[in-house]
Amino acid sequence: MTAPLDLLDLDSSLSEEERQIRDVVRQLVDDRVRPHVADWYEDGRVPARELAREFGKLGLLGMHLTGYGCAGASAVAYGLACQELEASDSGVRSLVSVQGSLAMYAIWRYGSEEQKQRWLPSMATGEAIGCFGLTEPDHGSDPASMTTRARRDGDDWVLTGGKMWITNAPIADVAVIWARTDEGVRGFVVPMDTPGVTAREIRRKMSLRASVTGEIVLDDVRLPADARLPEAVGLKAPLSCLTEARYGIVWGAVGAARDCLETTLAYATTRTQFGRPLAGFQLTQAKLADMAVELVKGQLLALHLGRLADAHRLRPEQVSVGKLNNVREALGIARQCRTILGANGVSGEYPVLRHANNLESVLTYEGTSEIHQLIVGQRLTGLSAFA
Ligand code: TGC
Ligand code: FAD
Repeated sequence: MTAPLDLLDLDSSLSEEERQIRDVVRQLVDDRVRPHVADWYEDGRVPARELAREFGKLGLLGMHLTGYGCAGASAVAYGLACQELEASDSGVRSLVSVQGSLAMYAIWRYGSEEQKQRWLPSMATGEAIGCFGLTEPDHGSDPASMTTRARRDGDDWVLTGGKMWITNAPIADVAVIWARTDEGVRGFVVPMDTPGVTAREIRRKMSLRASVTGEIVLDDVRLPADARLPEAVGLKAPLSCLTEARYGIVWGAVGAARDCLETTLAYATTRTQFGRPLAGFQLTQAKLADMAVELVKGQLLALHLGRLADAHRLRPEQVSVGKLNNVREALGIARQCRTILGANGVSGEYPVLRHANNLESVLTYEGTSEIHQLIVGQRLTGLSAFA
């Protein structure tokens, strides 16, 4: 943390090891991502495979999981890594979240020993890329209504349906696909080269352009009996994976906000109007102060949730508190920073509007802010207001 923004000296709440992990990730991001990310974003192309291998070398993929080549790091260390990754770009953090917290976690938590041995080591190194197919064209916030079906045919399973807005789908080697069976929702490990599987890239995104997003079509995809995740029973299995990924977003969002604020502080102290730096105007300082307070509150919240996770006491609705607050506030910070940069605020030469545009996706995926309000509301009132 650069000194001026660490108003509460949160750095001192981190262990030496946590600070080291954070610094190593920050260095990697500075060397390998920051010099290129504005171009990736503008071009709508990202060298995701190359990045995955670099992240894999550093142990960032599935870093909070144990065994099978995973680093077994603490939840706080994983969160700090997410913060650094998203300080470069939300799409870069997404690559790591989807790989580690969604695809790998699903296999690690619910897979057979054979599935774990087959996929986790190569996913941890970034040699194999995974994706996680829950959302469908007609079922986003309400995955319980999914229509993708898996039916038995002898010993085999046959999958039919489609998944939409799936991060990494067009480049993935393997997908974790959630489908309805006669017994309820179940998960399947689907190699992307299985006959009947096609993935199409979704183009013209105005957000998360440094991330690959796609649609998956499943046309009578025949899978052997052992393709099913044996321990995944019901919707709570995919929802538990979401809790993992949402936790990473709680930290990631403050990384994006921090980058906006660091950029803006530097800009406001050097840009002069009316004969003085922008930072010298009271109205600018009020904006900077309010944003810095929200940033440090978001970091405190992330750290608190991380400590709860490391004590195995983190509950899903607590993650919703963090996702709701930190993404909403990060988006507010990004938009406010943009105003201080004036016309330069809309330029890709600065990261601020890129972060703001990315955060629009982050606000929507992994449960929209409305869904997280309803999760918190249900906890408060005991009443479900989803339907
Ligand atoms: P509901 O009846 O509430 O729950 C069904 C069962 O699941 C349990 N449960 C959870 N378990 C673990 N973690 C959670 N977060 C859980 N939420 C619920 C629940 O206790 C129950 O268990 P049991 O034993 O009683 O069966 O289910 P519902 O159908 O009413 O849905 C509730 C709702 C709306 C909160 C849920 O559907 C939801 O979260 N919707 C949002 C969907 C979503 O977030 N999709 C994300 C797709 S992945 C993605 O966006 C990746 S983005 C890329 C990136 O991360 O970078
Ligand atoms: P809808 O569910 O149609 O919601 C539209 C609006 O209605 C929202 O404002 C929502 O909050 C509101 N709404 C819905 N229900 C209610 C309610 N009960 N009460 C009040 N308001 C409500 N999904 C995956 O499975 N895997 C991925 O890897 C993945 N990656 C993604 C990457 C990107 C870039 C994006 C943008 C999305 C990705 N998603 C992924 C999909 C994402 O999870 C969904 O977009 C999200 O869950 C919302 O679903 P929806 O877009 O269908 O919106």
